Amino acid sequence: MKIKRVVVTGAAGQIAYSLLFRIANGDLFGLNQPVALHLLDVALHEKTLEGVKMELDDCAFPLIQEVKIGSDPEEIFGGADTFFLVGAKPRGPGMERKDLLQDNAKIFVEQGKALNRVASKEARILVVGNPCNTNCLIAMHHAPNIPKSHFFSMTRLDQNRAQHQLSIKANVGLEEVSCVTIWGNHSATQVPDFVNAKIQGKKATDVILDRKWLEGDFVSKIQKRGAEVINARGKSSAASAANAALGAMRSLIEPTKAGDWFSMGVYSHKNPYGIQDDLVFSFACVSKGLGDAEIVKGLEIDPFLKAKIAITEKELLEERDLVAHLLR
Ligand code: NAX
Repeated sequence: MKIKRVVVTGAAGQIAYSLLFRIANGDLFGLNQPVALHLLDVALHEKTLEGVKMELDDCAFPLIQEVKIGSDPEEIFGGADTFFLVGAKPRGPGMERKDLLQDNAKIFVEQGKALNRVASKEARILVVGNPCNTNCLIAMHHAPNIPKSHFFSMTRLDQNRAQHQLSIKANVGLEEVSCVTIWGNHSATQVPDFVNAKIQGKKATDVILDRKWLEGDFVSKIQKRGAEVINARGKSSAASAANAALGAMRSLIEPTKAGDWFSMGVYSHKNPYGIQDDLVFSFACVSKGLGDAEIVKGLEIDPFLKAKIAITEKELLEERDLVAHLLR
């Protein structure tokens, strides 16, 4: 069987420390698919990366055929078909969101160009590193050889968080909550959608009658869950982010269950909801399992959702303005 070559950037970081071992264990492509891991981090973290490779070797995972490490994107990206772009700088003390955006934007210019030069047109690229929607927009802009529809930004962790909170509130099993959408940006303006979510196949709003909770605590809990985890753990979400990254990629390579959908940041061109073109915006999507994500049409946008979606769209437009010089 042909080896799948998977790139993980930020491979010396904490999300990768969970993600890599799960990919190696078969959690992405299953237990019969041999995998090669291509790991990228900055030269400064070369030693840590060597340590990660040693541990992967020491697990003696039967599926792993090769572990390549390095700090040159072109060298690491060559020959790969699946990309998890996780690496980005964290926000430092006193750093403004817009400084972070500028710093991380440069990473995605470089990696977009490297993808353009050495990656296959068939590559699928999931951007996790924040601000992931705008980083994804930058990377796709610099990789014109790869269709924009092959680039995705991750809102799966937010979707999973929302699914969990709805299941607790409704006192049902997680598998009974479906059709959970996160609209917009992976940030505090994201819009967790309870209007179109389903519980036991019924409208969530017919099962959870506490509209005040849905509009208030539910939405703000999901929007602020990342900060809540940092407060508790002293570090940002890692294992849950890795789990979400796997779930997101699997949603693209496995057909979506009938009647369900998943959330994904995709290129907004000609979307059915009137969101401005040329953004990476999270929508409800379905896949045929061929690496595709098609936006689900016809969802109800009530006045509450409409107002919230306008806020997250505005934030993404502002982010795009801040990096406009990199998108020319
Ligand atoms: P860490 O700081 O533990 O690791 C990041 C790694 O990226 C570091 O090893 C760093 O050296 C590396 N890196 C920096 N610049 C690089 C470059 N140019 N090329 C390759 N590697 C580079 O962060 P971690 O907790 O792993 O988080 C990684 C990213 O995921 C952050 O941007 C974080 O904000 C983002 N997240 C995104 C989430 C999402 O839902 N989309 C949720 C979790 C997480 O917050």
